Amino acid sequence: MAPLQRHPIILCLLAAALLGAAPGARAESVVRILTRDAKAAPVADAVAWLIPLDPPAPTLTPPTEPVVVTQEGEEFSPYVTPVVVGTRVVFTNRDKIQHHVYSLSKTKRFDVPLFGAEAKPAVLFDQPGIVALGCNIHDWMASYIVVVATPFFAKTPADGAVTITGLPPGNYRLEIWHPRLASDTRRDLTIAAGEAPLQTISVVLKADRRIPRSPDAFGGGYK
Ligand SMILES: [Cu+2]
Repeated sequence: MAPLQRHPIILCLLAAALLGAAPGARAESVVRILTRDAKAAPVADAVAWLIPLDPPAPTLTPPTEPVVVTQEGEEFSPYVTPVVVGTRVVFTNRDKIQHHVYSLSKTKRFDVPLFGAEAKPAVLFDQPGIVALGCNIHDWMASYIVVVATPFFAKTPADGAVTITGLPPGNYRLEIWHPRLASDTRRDLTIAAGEAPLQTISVVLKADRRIPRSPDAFGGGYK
């Protein structure tokens, strides 16, 4: 076999691949998104996603292992879970009492009857949309699976800010969802290579009408 050094073109390609700059690779963009409510306070637990508007449609790669939503302290955790279409979610009960999980949503209607510590089969989320979850034993338990048909999504932490990376430059629709959202937050963006201008999204939120958590969850109960 001929030594590599006799083939400068092969060496050049190898070097480019090692540097992550293969010939023909498209530059990628970064978008930072900041969510603010009507009082300019950061909005946590909002999901932001970018749908590419130009062909080709992005490849969706659900995780090979199921995403875990736990039931602990008589609450679901996380409260909001964004996933890509095709993701399986497994519900894990860490309490000493039994829980149930159900959804009546159009996106995914399902029911996991009462269960304890035993493992239950994962639930497949195979179409985009919002899936509200509940437990029919504990009315205050609420959680949401946000199923998106794009690899470009993130959930806001307490500071309301997320960064979405790896975007091919092009045209996108930015959407934001929150359990209490009362405003249309969709906007179209054209994103160039590199870091796009900060997208500040003002959202109108309905009042938080969640039923107070279980007395046990506060560590002692009502007196
Ligand atoms: Cu429960």
